[in-house]
Amino acid sequence: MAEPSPVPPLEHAAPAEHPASSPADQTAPAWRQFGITVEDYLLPARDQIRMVAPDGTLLDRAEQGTQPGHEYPLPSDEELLRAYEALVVGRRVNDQNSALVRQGRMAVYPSSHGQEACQVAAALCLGENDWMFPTYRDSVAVMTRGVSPSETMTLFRGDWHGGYDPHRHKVGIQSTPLTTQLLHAVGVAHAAKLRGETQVVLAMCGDGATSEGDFHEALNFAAVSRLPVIFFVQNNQYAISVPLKAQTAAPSLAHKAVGYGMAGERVDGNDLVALLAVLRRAVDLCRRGEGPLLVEAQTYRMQAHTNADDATRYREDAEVREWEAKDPVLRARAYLASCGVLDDDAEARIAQAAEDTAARLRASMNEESRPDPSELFAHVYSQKTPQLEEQEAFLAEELSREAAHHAAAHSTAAGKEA
Ligand SMILES: Cc1ncc(C[n+]2csc(CCOP(=O)(O)OP(=O)(O)O)c2C)c(N)n1
Ligand SMILES: [Mg+2]
Repeated sequence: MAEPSPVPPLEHAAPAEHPASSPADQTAPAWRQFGITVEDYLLPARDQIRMVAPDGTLLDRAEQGTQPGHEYPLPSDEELLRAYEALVVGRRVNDQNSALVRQGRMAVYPSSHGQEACQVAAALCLGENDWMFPTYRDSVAVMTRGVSPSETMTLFRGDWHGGYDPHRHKVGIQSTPLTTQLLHAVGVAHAAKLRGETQVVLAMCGDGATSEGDFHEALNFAAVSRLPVIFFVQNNQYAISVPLKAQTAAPSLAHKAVGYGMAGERVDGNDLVALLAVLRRAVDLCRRGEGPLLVEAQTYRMQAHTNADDATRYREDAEVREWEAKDPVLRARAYLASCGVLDDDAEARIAQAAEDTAARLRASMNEESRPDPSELFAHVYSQKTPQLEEQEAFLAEELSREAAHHAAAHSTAAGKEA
């Protein structure tokens, strides 16, 4: 029998537009700035980055999880106070919406109760011309970016449109099909780069979404094309009833970045201070052309997936209680009060702002909306298909028959009264 021929060595041709060095050489500056050593080969720092402990005390630099020399600067007092206000308003809106759903004024609401620090930091790290691509759970981030609460909630009320103009606010429509928004984000970043613009794009997704094919395609394309995208993964430990351990065998979601040749970092997703610091640095690096990057925020979905879910069927109460002790709002409040940034007056003003926002939201959700049924057909295709035309005519006929029936009933009743 003939000897098997030796397997020829694989030949890797360098992509035409890149120098023939290894990907490691090309991205090394990003690792150094992002707290990742070359020795670790793009791996995230060994621990999650945390700057404030759950009880509100500021950690020593050596305890913050960074490699020596890669520490994150503390955000300014003004920035922290602004973020804290958005955090308190975000918590109030989350809880208001859950009540509105129970009252039948909203159809569905995926609450980010417990994840508000991630929401606020995602919006506040971006510049005016940057773009954000949120998921269905990121309403508080959308609001913090400047979309009015009632416009943000239009989608969840059950309207056919998203409620706000994505171009005006530079916020994509909140995406329900998992992970499709990452591809849109990468497309926008690609276009910006081709035009020579310096926009940064924040692409948001959950832990479950990292198992989708679109996640791979978005990260790979962004890394190969060196696009200014931050993939911001909120790991809230669950994808509906699927816990993280059944979702991935990776050591962390930030480790997924390595395979694409990009740097990743893990951050305590209930620590507002650390989130602002890490995301700000990520935005700066991307702006300087050292993206893409991945940031995994480790947090917890405190409530059910949506009002249609019963979380007690798949997780223990003790686990929820454990995370309650790490609450992002209480932690930020304790820290800011201890360092004198937040006093009683500021606290009272912020509590009032949150109540006012909730009251405006209640008022707008309690208004009866009267959508025109024919709008259902208006924006599906630029040219309607014959089937759509047929359905539209069918509905129009049905509605006019109904209107005639009501008018007749009304005039009979009026005749009897007279
Ligand atoms: C393409 C696609 N597949 C499945 C679903 C159904 N689905 C809705 S939410 C969800 C879980 C997502 O979990 P995760 O990404 O962790 O986000 P979270 O809800 O925890 O914020 C699934 C599977 C969907 N919306 N889209
Ligand atoms: Mg999740």
